[in-house]
This record gives sequence, C-alpha cells and structure tokens, in this order.
Amino acid sequence: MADRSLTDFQKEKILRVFHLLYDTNQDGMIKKEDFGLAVEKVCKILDWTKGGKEYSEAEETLNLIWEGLKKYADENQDDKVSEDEWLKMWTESVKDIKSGKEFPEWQKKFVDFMFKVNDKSGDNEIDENEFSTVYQAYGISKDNCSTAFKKISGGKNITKPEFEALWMEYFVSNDRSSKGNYLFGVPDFM
Ligand SMILES: [Ca+2]
Ligand SMILES: [Ca+2]
Ligand SMILES: [Ca+2]
Repeated sequence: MADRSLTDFQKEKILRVFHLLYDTNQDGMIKKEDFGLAVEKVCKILDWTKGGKEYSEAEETLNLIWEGLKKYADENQDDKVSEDEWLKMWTESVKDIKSGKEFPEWQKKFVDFMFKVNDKSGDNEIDENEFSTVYQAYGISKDNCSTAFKKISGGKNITKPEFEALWMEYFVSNDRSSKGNYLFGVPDFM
C-alpha cells in the first residue's frame, strides 16, 4: 500500500501547480472561471487578440481541459476542484503512469497547450527568453527563471519530446535531483 500514496515532496510539487497554473484568481479552488482568466493571461503573453482565431482556439482548448479535469477530479460535483480532490486525482494518475499507462487525455491537452504557450516563436523549441517571458507572467522572478531554465535545458533549447519528459518527471519523480522539478521555475521548497 505504501507506494500508492504520494510523498510529501510530490504533494508539494503537485499543489504548487494547483496554485501557480490552475487557480488563476487564487481563491483556493479551481473553477471554470480560472480557465477563462487563464485564456486572457496566456493570450496577453502571446499577443493573441481577443476574437482572433488563436484566442478562440485557446478558449476551446481550455474549456475541454476544464471539462476533463472536472470529470476526473470533482468528486463531490460542486463544479469546483479543491486541493484535496486535486491530490486524490494525482495520486491515481501517478499510480497509473508508474504502471505504464499514459496521462489522461485532458492532461495531454494541457501539456500540448503549455508547450505552445512556451514556444512563442513557433519554431517547436523553447528558448530561455520564451520560458522566462511565460513564467515572469506567472509571477516568477527573472533570476529564478534563468536558474530553472539552465537546470531543465542543460544550456540548449527544449524540444517537444524533452518538454513532455520533463513534464512527466515533474509530476511523477520523487527524486529531488530530477531536472523536471524545475519545469515551472525553481520551487521555493527546493
Ligand atoms: Ca480559483
Ligand atoms: Ca469539488
Ligand atoms: Ca521557440
């Protein structure tokens, strides 16, 4: 039974993403409105104009992600995902991944979406400047972004398969020396 539950380190990382990337209005719950705010935030970073094709696509994608997340995580069906519900869902996801299954579809959509957000130039690689632009918009300092990028990239740009591997490492790894721990900036508990 022991390996079914997440370690404190994994929980800290998983909750960090709850607050940093999902709970956009920081009221302690993930709700539909957080995704609406996330569209605005991301489109501002990428200079996508409201009503434009990319903006509408981002809206559509984040809607699907919210519906998927709700289905998996909103156990008491109150249209909100609490920290507890979030951790419970991730306990299952991490267990599935360790037994060779993939991330659920909504998670894969989010990984694709975040890669697109990080690759502002659209050349299928994330460079330090792009990474830093995104995470500064999420409130992470420039120095922190720079340190984190060096850790995850080893000094070169990040490709999509590398990004996916880092993403998986962030959520699954219990090793403090894993590069993936730095994918969303240097956590303050590191
Ligand atoms: Ca919220
Ligand atoms: Ca709920
Ligand atoms: Ca790029």
